[in-house]
Amino acid sequence: MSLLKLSPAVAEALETGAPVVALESTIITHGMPWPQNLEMARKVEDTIRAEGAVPATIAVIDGALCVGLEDAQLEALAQARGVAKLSRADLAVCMAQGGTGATTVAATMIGAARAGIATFATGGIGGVHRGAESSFDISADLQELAQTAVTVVCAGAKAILDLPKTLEVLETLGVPVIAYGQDQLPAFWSREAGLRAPLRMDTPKAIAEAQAMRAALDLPGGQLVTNPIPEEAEIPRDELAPIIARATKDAETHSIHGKHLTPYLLQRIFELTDGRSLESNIALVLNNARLGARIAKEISALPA
Ligand code: PSU
Ligand code: MN
Repeated sequence: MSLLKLSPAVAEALETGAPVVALESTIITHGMPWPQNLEMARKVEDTIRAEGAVPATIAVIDGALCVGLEDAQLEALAQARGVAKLSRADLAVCMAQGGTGATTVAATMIGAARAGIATFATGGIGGVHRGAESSFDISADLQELAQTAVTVVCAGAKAILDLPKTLEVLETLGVPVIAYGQDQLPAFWSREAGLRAPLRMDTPKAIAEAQAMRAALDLPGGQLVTNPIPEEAEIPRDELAPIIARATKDAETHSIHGKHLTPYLLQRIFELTDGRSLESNIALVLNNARLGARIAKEISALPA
């Protein structure tokens, strides 16, 4: 039984050693509203192609772990309602039952690694939620970074999380957290989190070489590259802080927990910013797609 269903474009790229960038699908189904989600998904793919790499959006469709979606599949996912959100824990169950679902960062990393794709671009990863000391809500994305050898490009952990705790957990798990082109850790909608990043790198080549060195050392796990949102699209931290506080309080009031929490907070912040958070989100994802493509090109140019 073949577990993976590669699109023709992705299959060809992998055969010839051309650069490929994996993309997640939860950001489409749970992270953004229709129809901006579809526009974003298409633009991200186009951005990667324009850089000379091949996009591979990953999702489970009718039980198959699809790596690379056709436009009609992207559109169907973007429009569908009530799609399952699949993380490491859900992936095999959904596939065994012939189901359909969108992959989170964790599940997308699994699909990418199985297909032989070393680079993955997204918006923000999951992390340690505020109040995790009592809720224990820590995203499976962090564990996945510790065990699956994929370089994930994001714009920082989402500012809805507890960023200092997220950094601590990543350090414990041995995940390199790299800020791209600055010393400060970026915080998704804002360029700075008010925290110094553990590592800094200034070129896609340095990031590719570090990933190759991990592999040479037989160290499991990937790297987290945090790429600051373009200046013109950022929402300053001070402006966002009260909005995040309000959204977090609303989630408590409505007893939103578990995998519903991240989508709820993103939607609430979208409402409270009159859509501005979504514009920023799209801008940062495109920016990450560009960097992801450049890293993928450097990885494919490394001596075998
Ligand atoms: N980045 C975004 N929007 C999102 C997500 C990331 O800009 O919706 C998704 C990713 O799929 C990530 C997930 O893996 O949120 C984290 O969910 P949780 O906190 O439940 O692990
Ligand atoms: Mn969670």
